[in-house]
Amino acid sequence: MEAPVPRVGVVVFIVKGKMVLLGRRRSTGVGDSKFALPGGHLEFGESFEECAAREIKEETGLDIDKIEFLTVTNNLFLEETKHYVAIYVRAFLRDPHQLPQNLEPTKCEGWDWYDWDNLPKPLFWPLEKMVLEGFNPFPNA
Ligand code: 8DG
Ligand code: MG
Ligand code: MG
Repeated sequence: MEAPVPRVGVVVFIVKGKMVLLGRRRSTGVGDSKFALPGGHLEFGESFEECAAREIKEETGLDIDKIEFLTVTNNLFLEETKHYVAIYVRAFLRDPHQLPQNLEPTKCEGWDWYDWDNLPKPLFWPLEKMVLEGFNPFPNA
C-alpha cells in the first residue's frame, strides 16, 4: 500500500440570504450520512475558484458567481486514514431562481437550503467544528 498523503478539498458555502446549501453524504469515504457542504478534490492545475465552480456544477448543476476565499482548515480523519486541507470559499447563485439538482445520487441524498441559525443534524464534523467556533460565512458578518 502506498503511504497516505494529504489531499486538497475545495468546499463551497453557497449563500442565499441567511441560508446555505447542504446535502447528506452517502458512503464516500468520510462523513457518510452527515450533512455537508458541496465541494470536492482540487485537480492538477486548477485554481480554487475553478475547482469550486466545477464541483458545484457537477454535483448540483448550479452556476455560481463571486467566488471568494474564506478560510482553510486542516482535517485529519484518523479512522479513515485520510487527511484533507479544506479550502472554504463563498459563492452566490448566478441566477437566484436556479434550483439544485442531485446529479451524483450515489454520493449525496439531495441538496437543500438550510437556515444558518437552524442547521440540520448530524453535521459533517469539520463543518460542525466551524459552527461551534462561531464561523460565519455570510458577507458583512
Ligand atoms: P471528486 O471525486 O468529485 O473530486 O470529489 P468528491 O467525491 O466530490 O469529494 P468530497 O468527498 O465531496 O470532498 C473532498 C474532501 O474534502 C472530503 O472527502 C473531505 C473534505 N471536506 C472537508 N469538509 C468538507 C465539506 O463540508 N464538504 C465536502 N464536500 N468535503 C469536505 O474537510
Ligand atoms: Mg465532486
Ligand atoms: Mg463532493
